[in-house]
Amino acid sequence: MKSSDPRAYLERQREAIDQYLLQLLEPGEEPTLLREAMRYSVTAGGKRLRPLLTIAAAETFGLSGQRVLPVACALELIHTYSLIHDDLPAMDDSALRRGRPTCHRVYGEAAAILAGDALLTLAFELVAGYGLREGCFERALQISLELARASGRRGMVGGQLLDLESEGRMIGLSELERIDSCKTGALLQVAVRCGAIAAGASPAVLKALSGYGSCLGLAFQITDDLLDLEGDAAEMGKEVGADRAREKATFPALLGAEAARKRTEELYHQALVYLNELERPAGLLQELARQLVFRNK
Ligand code: GRG
Repeated sequence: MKSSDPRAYLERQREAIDQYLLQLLEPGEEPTLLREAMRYSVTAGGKRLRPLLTIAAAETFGLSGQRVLPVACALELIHTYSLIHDDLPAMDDSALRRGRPTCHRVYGEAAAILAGDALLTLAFELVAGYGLREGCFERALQISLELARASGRRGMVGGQLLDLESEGRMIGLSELERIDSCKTGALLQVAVRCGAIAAGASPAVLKALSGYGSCLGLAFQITDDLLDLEGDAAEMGKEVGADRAREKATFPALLGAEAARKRTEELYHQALVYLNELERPAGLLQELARQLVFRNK
């Protein structure tokens, strides 16, 4: 049941997400190495921001967090796959993620690639299973469509390629915003939309939530850039300073750290303005906006 304390409620939902994911990755007929590589990354201590956004949006429109868990966890699986692939030698070549060796450093490159692939397909299996079980075929189809679009060629995957191509090249603010809105913004935005779609929200609500999600996506990325510049490696559990080393255009690099920080605050407030359009209590989405933007890891 939803409590009047959004933080406590979100904490309980975080535990429910962890539980659901653990059960999902219990031993079955898949190869052991594959399961272990998937489980290693899924249970590595992520903040679960995307599934929480799905749950918060669903709850705001009357659908319980418990019911929407499979859809919420699909978001986390896609996110985890993207991190595993992002860490590979052909991409960021990272040794550490969330304070632990990256998936390919532990299980080898081939198993890490395949674990990412299997997480991506499992996400769509979850959404289809949800639609069949709940008898909400149209909503589940809409969720699949939006998830595929946000994570695919014109969303996260496309954004990742643009990001790789931009390394060592001077790009302007508008190009940087475009890359980041695809690479990280699209999945955050669709996480919110999926929860609202599952709850049967109207097109006007989805439009307002898209505005909220897009502000959060950009603010999240700027915060990520600031953390890479000024954050504490121990707290974040990964190397910092990677952007500068790779000569990547980032918001602090283009605007200066102070102006970048100010921009995150403006985006946070703009996200809250979008929530006012919902004309209903949105404490969970407000709290998540705060957690996403003002985080230290
Ligand atoms: C490889 C297909 C493919 C896509 C990669 C998401 C992404 C695209 C790359 C990740 C690189 C990166 C560090 C981007 C910055 C934003 C981001 C996604 C940070 C990690 O998200 P958090 O903070 O992670 O939600 P946790 O660990 O809490 O789950």
